[in-house]
Amino acid sequence: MSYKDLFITPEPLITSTEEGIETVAMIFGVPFDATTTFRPGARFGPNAIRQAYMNIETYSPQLDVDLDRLSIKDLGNLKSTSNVEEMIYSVGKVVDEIVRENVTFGVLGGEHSLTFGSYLSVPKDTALIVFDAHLDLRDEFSGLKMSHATFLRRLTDKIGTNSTVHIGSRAASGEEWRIAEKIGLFLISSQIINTVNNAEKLLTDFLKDFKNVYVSIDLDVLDPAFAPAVSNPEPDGMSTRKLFEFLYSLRGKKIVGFDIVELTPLYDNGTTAVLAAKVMTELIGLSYMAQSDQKF
Ligand SMILES: [Mn+2]
Repeated sequence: MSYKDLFITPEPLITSTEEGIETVAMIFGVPFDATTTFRPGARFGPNAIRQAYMNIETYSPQLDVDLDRLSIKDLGNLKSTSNVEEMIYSVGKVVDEIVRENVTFGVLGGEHSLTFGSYLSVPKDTALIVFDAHLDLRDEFSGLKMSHATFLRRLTDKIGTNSTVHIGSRAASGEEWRIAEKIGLFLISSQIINTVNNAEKLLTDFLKDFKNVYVSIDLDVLDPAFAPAVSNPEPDGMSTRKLFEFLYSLRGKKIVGFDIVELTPLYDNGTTAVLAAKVMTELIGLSYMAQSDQKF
């Protein structure tokens, strides 16, 4: 190792100190927010999450996994474009390549529309778990058929609803709620979470026939008190603790991939980025645990 490698960090990439061990996850950023409808800046999300990640503990006491001892490969950021179709196409191609290598991928957003590209590139038997305050089921928004407010409508148009569960829903138009019911989208809404004792059980029940999962986390699923720096903040959301309880309930599932979207660092005092980084840490930890279970 040279002093260049030793003393210089190629920021903003996440660096992995362990060499010669199997890669547990590949990460890439999507600095894209061209269809944003309210507060811009999600394009700055990926590097903010990386910077936060470099400054939090890598050991998870809940999972007893230390990411510092694993190899995470950060591929960098997707090349800049303001064309949503082009972004989705590129995300899909990159995810497809990583999936072929049988490595877990993590996409750092960027806005939620990227999930359309990434989810369509995972194996067909993979459940989609969407954490989001919004249903994103509009047919169009501000003249766009494909945007961060319509992506789930486009996705369910294409693949139906059998594999999808939506968690934390609390903000949508009357029409979107009706569409959700009509197409049979399984919702663990904010209202349900607030009234049942153990909403995680609803998730594990839904997932009982799925071995593979894809986790999409729109940070606005959290109450703005916990995650203020998002594009469309929505009051009365879940606590950080609740989100982690949902995530820990995925123990044993193969996490094919995940995304963390809608962070707008311009509105952050740093805490939302740290939360996003912690979510990434735990998802990679869970993914590693499922991978090592398979080997031994
Ligand atoms: Mn949202």
